[in-house]
Amino acid sequence: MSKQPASLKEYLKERKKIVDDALDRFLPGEDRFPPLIFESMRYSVFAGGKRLRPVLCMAAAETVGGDIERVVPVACAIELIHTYSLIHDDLPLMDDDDFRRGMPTNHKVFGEGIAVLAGDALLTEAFHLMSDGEILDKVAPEALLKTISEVSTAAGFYGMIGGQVVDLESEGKDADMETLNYIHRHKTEALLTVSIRAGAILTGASETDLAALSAYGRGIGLAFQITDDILDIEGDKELLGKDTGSDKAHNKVTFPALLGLDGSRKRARESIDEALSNIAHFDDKADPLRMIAKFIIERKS
Ligand code: GRG
Repeated sequence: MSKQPASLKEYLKERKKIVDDALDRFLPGEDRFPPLIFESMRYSVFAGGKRLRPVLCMAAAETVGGDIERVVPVACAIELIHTYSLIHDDLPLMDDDDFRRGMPTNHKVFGEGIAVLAGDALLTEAFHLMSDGEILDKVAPEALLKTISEVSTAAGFYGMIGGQVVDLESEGKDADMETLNYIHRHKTEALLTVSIRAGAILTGASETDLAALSAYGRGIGLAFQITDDILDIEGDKELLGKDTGSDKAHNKVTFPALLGLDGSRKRARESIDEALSNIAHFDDKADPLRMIAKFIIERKS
């Protein structure tokens, strides 16, 4: 299971399949009652995301010599939390987007009420997945509790929600770099970093390794958000699977707005270099994390 794949493309495809198969196993089917909620949840979960967070979770486990099978339920739980945030973010009362992952957004297909409930159900189910079922046979209880606590913090008011609140408050205002840093660190970086930490915590990483992996997470988190901002300006709508120009339409504060496009690209590259230097001491088991770091700024979707 931990053999090194030849290329990033092959690696991501292999890991995405592990995640997709597990998500399909964990999520109830539309044969359960009431079918509409399962249809709506599954619609967004299987709409074709990159699975970056679960892939990072497994890659971190691998880096510290852990078995990736042990972290799959938590990796999938984080993907459910991520999917819930996208469904809610796309709602008319937030970003009001019509396309996501190349398909009409959840509320466009199921209506706003069911979209809200599908997001709520995905968030709730994530905590079920992390605290019951096969995970209990795979990891130490203390490591699991620490992970659940950290995931709650990253997804909640000290993390993703806090970032989204400041993002909403900043719309249409002349926000500064301090505000932009707060937004990206909480809205984007928190869930990415906790994905990495969870993989390492669950497989018994040392505090030193955890600190190095967290610094790597911060580096790729910043580069990921900068790249996202750049793609919203000059990305290909078809490849992205969603409309571009959303940040401008909502008067959002972004890295290109404050640093310019070239300045943003430079900052993203520096951030990836910082991320890579923080994991330089790991052996070749960290190669997937190294490949993913480069993918973050080269991605087109
Ligand atoms: C709780 C409503 C609510 C929002 C929380 C995370 C978030 C804030 C909103 C989601 C929208 C957004 C632009 C977030 C920034 C992070 C980001 C770029 C998400 C997209 O992640 P990808 O590219 O998406 O990994 P896929 O579709 O590949 O999974």
